[in-house]
Amino acid sequence: MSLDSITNELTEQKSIIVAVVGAGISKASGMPTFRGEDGMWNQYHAQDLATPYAFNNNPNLVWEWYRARMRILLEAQPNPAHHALTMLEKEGILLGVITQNVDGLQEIAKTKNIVEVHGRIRYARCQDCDFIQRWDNKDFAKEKRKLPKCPRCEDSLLRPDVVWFGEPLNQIKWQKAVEWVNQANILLIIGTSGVVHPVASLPWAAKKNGAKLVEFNIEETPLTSLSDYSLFGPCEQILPEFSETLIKKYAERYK
Ligand code: BJW
Repeated sequence: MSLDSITNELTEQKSIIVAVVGAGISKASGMPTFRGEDGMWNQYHAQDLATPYAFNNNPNLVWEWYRARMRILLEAQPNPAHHALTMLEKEGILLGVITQNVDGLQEIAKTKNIVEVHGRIRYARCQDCDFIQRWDNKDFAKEKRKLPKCPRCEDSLLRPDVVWFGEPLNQIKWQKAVEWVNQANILLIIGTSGVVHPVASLPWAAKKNGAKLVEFNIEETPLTSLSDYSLFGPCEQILPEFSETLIKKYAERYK
C-alpha cells in the first residue's frame, strides 16, 4: 500500500497519535541497537551487562560498557526521524512519545511530551539513596576511571539511571505511557523489535482499544502481523515523508 493511501485512511477521522519508539530510531544517529544485525547482544550477553546481578558482580565491566556507549552518544545528534516526531507534536497531531531509548536524543530534538520508560543513560544514581547526577561529559566517560561513589552515602556506588532486566519500570512513567496509549486512535511503532516487556504489550493494548497500528522497521517483528500498516525501510527516511504527508492531509481536512 502506498504512503498516500495509508495517510488517506489515517486522516479519515481526527485522531490522537502516540509513538512507541525503540533503538532503531537512533541507529542513524550512530547509536547501536541491541538485537538484529550489528546489535549489541550479538557481541555481549545481556545478563552480563544489563541486570542488577551483573552490576553487583562486576560493576567495573558494566560501567565500562556504559562509558563506551556514552563516548558514542557524546558525538551523536538527533536524526530526521526524531525531528519528524517533534514536527507532528508541534502540529498538535501527536500526543506523546513513549521511548525505550535511554539516549535523550528525542528531548534534544525538542519533543516536549516524552516518557523515557527505560530511564536515562546521561544520569547516574546512588544505589542506596535518592542522589542523582548527570555524567554525560567527556571526563566521566573516559576509559579506566574509578568506580563512581555517592557523595552522600560514601561507600555506595552510583549506577546508570536506567532500567535493567528484572527491574520494575518507574510507575509514574509507566502509568503516563498507559494513559497515552489508552487515548490513542493511532499508534506509531518505530524501530523496536517488540520483544521487551512490558513495553511490548502496549501495541496489544492499543489494538484492543481499537487503535490503528503503523509499524516502521527495516524488518518484520512480532508486531508486524498485529499492525494495520507496515512501512519497511529506515525510519529516518520514511518517517519524515510520512509525517509531512499526514500533516498536509490533516491541514486540508481539518483546518
Ligand atoms: C530500524 C532501523 C532503522 C534498526 N529504522 N528500524 C513478559 C513476557 C516475557 C518476559 C517478560 C515479561 N515481563 C517482563 C519480562 C522480562 C523482561 C523481558 O521483557 N524480557 C524479554 C527479552 C523476554 N522485562 C523486564 O525485565 C522489564 N522489567 C519488568 O518487567 O519488571 C517486572 C518487575 C515488577 C516488579 C518488580 C520487579 C520486576 C525491564 C526491561 C528493561 C530493558 N532494559 C534494556 C536496557 C536499558 C538500559 C540500557 O540501554 O542500557 O532496554 S534491554 C534493551 O531492550 C533496552 C531497550 O530499551 C529494550 C528494547 O529494545 P529495542 O528498543 O526494541 O531495540 P532492539 O535492538 O531490540 O530493536 C531495534 C529494532 O530497530 C529492530 O527491530 C531493528 O530491525 C530496527 N531498526 N535500524 C527502523 N534505521
